[in-house]
Amino acid sequence: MKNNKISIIGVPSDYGQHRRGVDMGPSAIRYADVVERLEGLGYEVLDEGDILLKHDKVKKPQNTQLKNLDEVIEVSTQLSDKVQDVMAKGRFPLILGGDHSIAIGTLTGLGTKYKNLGVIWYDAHADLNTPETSPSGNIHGMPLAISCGLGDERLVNIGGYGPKVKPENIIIIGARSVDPGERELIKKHGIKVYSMHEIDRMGMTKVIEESIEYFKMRQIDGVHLSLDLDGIDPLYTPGVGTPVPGGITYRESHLAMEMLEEAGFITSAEFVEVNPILDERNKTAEVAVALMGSLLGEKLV
Ligand code: 6HN
Ligand code: MN
Ligand code: MN
Ligand code: MN
Repeated sequence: MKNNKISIIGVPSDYGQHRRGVDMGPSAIRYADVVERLEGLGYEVLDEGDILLKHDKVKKPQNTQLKNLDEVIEVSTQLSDKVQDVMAKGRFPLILGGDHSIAIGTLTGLGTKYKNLGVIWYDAHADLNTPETSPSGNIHGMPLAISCGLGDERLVNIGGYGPKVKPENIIIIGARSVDPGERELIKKHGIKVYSMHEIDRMGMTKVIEESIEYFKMRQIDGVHLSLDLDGIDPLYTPGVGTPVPGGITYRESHLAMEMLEEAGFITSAEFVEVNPILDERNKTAEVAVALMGSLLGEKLV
């Protein structure tokens, strides 16, 4: 990576889903020595601390198709501002989740700078639900749709503009649990997906080579990696709220990160859905930090 200054932004939000504990993700990742790991690679690392969430978890009437809507809007707005601050300082934003709804805020911030942003969505899920198609009403299943301008307009227009990304600039890697409505959106909007089927058949090497070529062809001006730890097989990352068996292996994931690093075009990254309460001895946070190492240039020898 060309930028040698990294800013870490913690987003202790669990509002996008119903399991408690994912709000402790940023702490678990810090406990797994993220700062030390990246400093060891020669980066100047600034831990910007956590986004402060003002809302208490008070029980109030819920919009069942958009759970915790107000809270998600507040977190997203704050995170977008923070991402913009970090970019204005010329630093690489590294965001620690929190559930995947935080990507709404990340992409809102990034979209103010990058007008043709490429997005790699490393995930067991497509996160392309709308309130109408969502089986759960959990907003962490919607951030990619929202960022493409699809869904509730209060979310679509966060930051005063939308859409934030073009559907044809998105590559989903690792999908194996896709809802019927999401499948339709993938077809309708030409979103590129390397599901587990393609990863099995082609191998991760070819998947990433093609992805790099695709982004070059699309003349993207930045690439954001949004890595949901449930993209990886739960054997390696058990500490996630919505595990799906049959996922990407530990080594395939490192290979993917190493190849993205070699391509030299990643301009921001987020690691989400680490839930230490569901984890085994902080294994999932440790995998997250190890993958950050590979993404940012760590070599085995
Ligand atoms: N995630 N597709 C399911 C839903 O409720 O919309 C699961 C979403 C999981 C989202 O892991 O970020
Ligand atoms: Mn909480
Ligand atoms: Mn996700
Ligand atoms: Mn997921």
